[in-house]
Amino acid sequence: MALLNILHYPDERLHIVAKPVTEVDDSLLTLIDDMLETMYEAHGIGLAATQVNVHKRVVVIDVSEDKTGPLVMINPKITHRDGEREYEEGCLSVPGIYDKVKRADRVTLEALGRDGKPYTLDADDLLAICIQHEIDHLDGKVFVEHLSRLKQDRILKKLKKQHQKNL
Ligand code: GNR
Ligand code: NI
Repeated sequence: MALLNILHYPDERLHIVAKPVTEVDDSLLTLIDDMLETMYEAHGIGLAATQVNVHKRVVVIDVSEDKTGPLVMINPKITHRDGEREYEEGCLSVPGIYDKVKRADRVTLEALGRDGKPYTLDADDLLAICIQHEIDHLDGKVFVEHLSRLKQDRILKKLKKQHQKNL
């Protein structure tokens, strides 16, 4: 097991569109396990491969209270969306920034599990939000890009200032 480095917005590699997985082999299983370890260590509820600079369609999620419910989604696809809601989102790739994003309230997902077998999942609440947030990452989109231009400019300024301080 190994911790992976998480890319930080506005790193342009967060905009690369991830490619479908064609084979669930040992190297992919290692990636999945390393992503889970990295997500738990960073206290995130989800992590997309894009965020660790691997441009394959792989997502891990755990929205459980006690962190004992890891979900693995290979080639995830939303086949149905219902309703609309706003939720205050954050992102491990945009530390310290939180804002409301409007998304579907419920989604149906099709994906392959860690065993390479297809499954379907009906999700609501935080899980539905997180699934949409993670699939956005695979499509090269960061949650702040759902916000107004004005808010994005403010966020970029804040991150630059923060970056300067850390030098
Ligand atoms: O840890 C995370 N929390 C979170 C909160 C609200 C909406 C989405 C998320 S996902 C985020 C982890 C992350 O950045 N995944 O890409
Ligand atoms: Ni994120």
